[in-house]
Amino acid sequence: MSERPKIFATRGIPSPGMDLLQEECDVTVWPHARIISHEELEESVVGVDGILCHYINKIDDHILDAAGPNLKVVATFAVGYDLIDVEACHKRNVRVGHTPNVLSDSVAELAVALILASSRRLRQGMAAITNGLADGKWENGLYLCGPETKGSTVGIVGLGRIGLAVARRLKGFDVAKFLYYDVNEVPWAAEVSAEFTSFEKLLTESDFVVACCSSNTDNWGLFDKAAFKKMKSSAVFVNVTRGVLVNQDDLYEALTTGQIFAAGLDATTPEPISKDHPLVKLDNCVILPHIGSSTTATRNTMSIMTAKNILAGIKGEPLVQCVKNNEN
Ligand code: 8YV
Repeated sequence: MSERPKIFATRGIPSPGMDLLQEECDVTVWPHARIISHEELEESVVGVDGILCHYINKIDDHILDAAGPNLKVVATFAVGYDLIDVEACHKRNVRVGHTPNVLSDSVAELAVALILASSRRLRQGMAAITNGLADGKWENGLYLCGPETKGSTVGIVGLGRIGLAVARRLKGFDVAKFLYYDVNEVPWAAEVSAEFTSFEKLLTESDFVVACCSSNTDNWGLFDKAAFKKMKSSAVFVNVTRGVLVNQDDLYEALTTGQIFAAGLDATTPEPISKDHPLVKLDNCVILPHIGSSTTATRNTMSIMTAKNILAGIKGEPLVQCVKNNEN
């Protein structure tokens, strides 16, 4: 009997994908709730045919060397592959799969949720209830006002699949104007009448600044002291991509000195962020544990795509979604 391919998964994935994978492969899943360390990952991948990783795992030469010559595919349960050294994989003929498109709508939905939660001050409103407003603590004047999306200018940094999905949704909120900043002008901007602009103009003119771009070393720390200083004092900043885009000390200063009104973050550095982090204590900052793609339907679809990427990779067939090698 020929041996079944061996897969190491840094975390589980929903059963539609996991079941598919287990029909053909022996899958070992990192058994602990905590995130696997780089050293532990090195030890776990020895001799495997495929690695199923998550956006938070770094896949570099050390991991690839540890895995050895059987390794054919690395598939991440994510669209973003910023921690995967794709060149190093390709040098070893290891293909890299990811999950684009299928999560754009759920991430965009969460971006809208963060825009609303931080502008409409849901955190303070909920705290007011749990702190006992109904127990005679109602104060006249507790209106918890904030900026409104209707008639606003929304600046989208990165008008890719997710950025476009955010703009499509916000059109329904009667936003007056969309600005976008990206490496290049994109033709699909016309669908939402978004105007291509400089980063500076986007910052100074937007009521809502939404980071949707993928992360690469060029944009680490893009949102820093200088950027927050350019924003309106009534501006709301939302990040649904990667925490490294933001200098969190500068964001803290911006939020505590009235440089900007509020922030909504689905991505932080590190992840998960400590409950003792200064940003977590601010009531004008809504922080979520990176749940942009966390709808049942999206996660199930991602799991199937990830499993199919692995299965294709170990058979030497084209991946469903392959990173940067012109397969699709
Ligand atoms: C993760 C993400 O996939 O797709 C990405 O790049 O960051 C997320 O959707 C998700 O959190 C599961 O790890």
